Amino acid sequence: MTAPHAWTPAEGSLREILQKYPEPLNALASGEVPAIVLRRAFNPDHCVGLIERLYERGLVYDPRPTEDNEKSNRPVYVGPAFVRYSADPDKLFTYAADTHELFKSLFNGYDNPVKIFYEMLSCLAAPDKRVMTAREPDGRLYGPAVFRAYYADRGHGPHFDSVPKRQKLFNYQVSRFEHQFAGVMCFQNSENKGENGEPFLYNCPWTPAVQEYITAGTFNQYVAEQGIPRTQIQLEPGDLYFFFSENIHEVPPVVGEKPRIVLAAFFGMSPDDDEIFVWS
Ligand SMILES: O=C(O)CCC(=O)C(=O)O
Ligand SMILES: [Fe+2]
Repeated sequence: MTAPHAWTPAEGSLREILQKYPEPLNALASGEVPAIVLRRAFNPDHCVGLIERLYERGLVYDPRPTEDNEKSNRPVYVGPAFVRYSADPDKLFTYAADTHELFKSLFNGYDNPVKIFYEMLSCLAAPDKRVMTAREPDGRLYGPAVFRAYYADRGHGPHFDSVPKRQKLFNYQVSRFEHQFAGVMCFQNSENKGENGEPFLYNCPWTPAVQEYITAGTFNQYVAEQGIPRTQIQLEPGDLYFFFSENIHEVPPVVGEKPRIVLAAFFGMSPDDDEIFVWS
């Protein structure tokens, strides 16, 4: 067993981060750095106001009383989750169009967190690349980003996200990228932080061999035995982090009454592609 070496997220101003990692997305993809954390990228007071609005409009709610949700540990979503709708492109792109419409006015009176997400990503991307919502050649747009509310017991076990490597959906444009990443902006933390409700990132890209441990439920043992470095990303409302979603990561289930609420999106990048596609 080898002792894990430090694997520490990059934090600081954009300028400091770019000084240390001139190509931040490549540094994420290579495992050089686990995450880029931008503190207070969004105004925390606006997080509070927007969460109130999400509840007032019934977009976010406590899902626990309904039977259907009891069986799942999924968060409540505002916006499409590609993997949930990918079997039904009409549904996916209709929901995406509705979400674009919703987001046109949802943030009125506040800063637009989706716009800030894209702007921050543009600052981290190579100057010759354009960051945009993913689209099909016929113009259909994917979801721009998604709110996720994690009530008690909701989280994500160890997994990775890659449309080409996991879903293998090559009929979708978002499968064309060499590397897939995710960005998450914290809007609200659950009350019992620590091991719960905050993401762990592992310096461990997905492979079929790693999948065997995940499937067997022995991934954590494997990590300990191999001395694989991991890091937990602790966020406050308004903080935004980006990571390589092809590394195994997890969000231990939330404990307590207060849900964790985030705004998230995936994005794809290839060295030889001048577009970076963002989708939810
Ligand atoms: O909520 C998070 O911090 C990470 C969730 C996740 O698994 C993802 O966005 O890919
Ligand atoms: Fe994920």
